[in-house]
Amino acid sequence: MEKKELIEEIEKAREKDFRFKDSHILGSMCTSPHPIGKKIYSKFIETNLGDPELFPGTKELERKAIEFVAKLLHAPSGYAASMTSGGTESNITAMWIFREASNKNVVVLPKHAHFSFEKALRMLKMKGVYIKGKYNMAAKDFKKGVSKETCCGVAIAGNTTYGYIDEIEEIADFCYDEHIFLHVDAAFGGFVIPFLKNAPKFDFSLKGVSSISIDAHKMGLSPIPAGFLILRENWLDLIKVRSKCTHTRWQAGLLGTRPGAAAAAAYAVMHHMGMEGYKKVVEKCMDNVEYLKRLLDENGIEYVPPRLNVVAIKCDAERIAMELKRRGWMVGLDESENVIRLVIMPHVKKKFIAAFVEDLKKVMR
Ligand code: 0PR
Repeated sequence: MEKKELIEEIEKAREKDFRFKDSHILGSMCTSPHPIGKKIYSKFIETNLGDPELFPGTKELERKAIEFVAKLLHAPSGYAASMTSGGTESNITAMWIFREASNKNVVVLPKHAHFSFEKALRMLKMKGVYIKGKYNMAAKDFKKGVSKETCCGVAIAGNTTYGYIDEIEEIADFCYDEHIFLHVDAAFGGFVIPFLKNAPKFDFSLKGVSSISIDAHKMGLSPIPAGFLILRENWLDLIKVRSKCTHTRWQAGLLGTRPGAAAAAAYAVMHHMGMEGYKKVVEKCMDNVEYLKRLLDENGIEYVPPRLNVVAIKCDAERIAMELKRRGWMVGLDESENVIRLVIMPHVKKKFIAAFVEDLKKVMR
């Protein structure tokens, strides 16, 4: 195919996509990456962290990106970490590590846990004890789920449907006393909670927290795929394999070839933003959440009081989501909870929130 024709075809396909910048994407946990991330990504397109000895410079940037995240989460000095493709890979890897470490196969987790845990349990042939809870998991319910068979607990810092945080402080104390691993899924909340006023504790400052998933490609504003799994100790050795024909000889993680571009770009975005930059972004998003709440209140539309920049609206969810889609709005849908979910990401501006609520009123009538 001629190059010109090919590019035309590709551009036409791209035109079919929704764009973050026009704010019609209201249910995604991703957003348009920071411009510095886009720029750096393209410069590192050929780098492969599956064979880091070929790309020592890129590896160094990955290490620095990890250091930023470790600092954000108050990781202790002996921590180990791996950059991943996102929350799914981080969660699966954590379950794999703790199964190896404990020789047990039962995971105690909230019913609101992300579906990546279902993937982990199925592929690792582990069993889940799902703990009920209205919007999050209470410590007392978690404790009841633990037994001699428990390999690890899972708590969520910003769950997928409601953005709620489990009672992690008390759960972590319990896990510490009982010598149970505790994995915290902060894939979404990791770049939000530390920047809130009166933020609850969820990270390594709690001695019972063993590992944390956190994604820079969500509220960290980095290009996809940029996830991190941070471990309190060097448990990566438990899953390492000999990697023949790579110069490094060892790999500990699910992927082989993996994008150095994502690491370099995440490093650039995080160090350009800094903690202060992220704080401002979170403040702006939370201000927009307040604006949305006000409009919903004025119109008598029922929602779950948000903790983070995630707002779940109680309604005939499947029908409403479909009718909103017809009007060009893409929201998240959780049929089992009968809610539509809005994620007030940095691209979601006030004027779009106002236009959305006008349409929501119409379809909810
Ligand atoms: N943990 C939590 C708490 C999550 O919310 C998610 C994703 C994951 C883990 C998995 O992360 P990865 O998808 O990066 O592996 N939550 C979003 C969701 O399911 C993912 C998403 C993102 C969905 C963008 C839609 C979308 O447009 O809602």
